[in-house]
Amino acid sequence: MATLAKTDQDYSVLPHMPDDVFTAPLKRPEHVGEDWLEPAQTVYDGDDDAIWNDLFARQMEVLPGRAATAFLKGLERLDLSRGGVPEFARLSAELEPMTGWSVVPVPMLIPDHVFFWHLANRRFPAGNFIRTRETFDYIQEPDVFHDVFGHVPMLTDPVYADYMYEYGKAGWNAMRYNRLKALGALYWYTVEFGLIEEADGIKAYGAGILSGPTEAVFAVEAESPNRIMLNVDRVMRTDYVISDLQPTYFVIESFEDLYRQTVERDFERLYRNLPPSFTYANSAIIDVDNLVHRGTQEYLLRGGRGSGAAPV
Ligand code: HBI
Ligand code: FE
Repeated sequence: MATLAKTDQDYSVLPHMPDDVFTAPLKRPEHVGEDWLEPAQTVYDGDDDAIWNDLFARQMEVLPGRAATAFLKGLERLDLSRGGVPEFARLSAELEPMTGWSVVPVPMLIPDHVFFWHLANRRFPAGNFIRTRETFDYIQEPDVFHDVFGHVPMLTDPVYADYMYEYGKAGWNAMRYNRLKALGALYWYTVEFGLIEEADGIKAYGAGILSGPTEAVFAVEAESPNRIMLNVDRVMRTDYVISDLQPTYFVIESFEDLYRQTVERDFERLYRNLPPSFTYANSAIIDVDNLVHRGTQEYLLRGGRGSGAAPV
């Protein structure tokens, strides 16, 4: 069976990046090393903890009935409602016996290859800062609330946890073929904006959905966006925007299905066959799609974010 990553890669040390592989240029702060890990987690004050608590309370108003069962169970198992920004050492001590994952602090967005390397070691890099009251509703940089509230509960699910690990290993291969954009689309439409079919309807498991109040409702219930059954091959050829609600969401049957589709796909062949820089538009419906809901795209047609259009 073809697997995502070459098995001969040693992930115990940060593998060397060939000079001809393109990665987004990021200036490394002086206080972090090659692994981009912060020496220690920020000590948050009472105001920070209050921001966390308010964000938490706002999400809990919308998530019951809309968030995946695995996510809500993860929140409980990690006792994330105890109040205040969680300590990563405590989270890691609880996560490790469940799925082998730990949570480590990073200052900002880190380079792709370093991010993938941490995932391939079952370490989840999480922001070492929290948004301010001024940026309460929307920030582009992933802060500790997005990273810990949005991502970490899902890492208590053993199959999902294995998917993230396989994804990290796959990053290396994608870089060799300069196909990070294609693999990034898979991350985007699963880990960040994924939906799952449950017995009582479609629920959200993507961290980008679960960490914001508007998208949690929009993704699951609005008429506007397309909802399409996930096909890994198709998703990896799909464009994505990071600055607005998604025109299309992809739905999985189960985490087993997501894991299986991903590890069974021969990514090397996919990378070789992808014409350079080809993508489907992110609002497109194509003939291979198994459609759950054909979106009206009303939100997008009215101009999206910035136009003041209501997310319908
Ligand atoms: N860095 N801190 C941080 N968080 C991310 O989610 C992240 C990153 N660097 C790269 C990256 N994600 C991408 O490689 C993935 O979104 C595909
Ligand atoms: Fe994220």
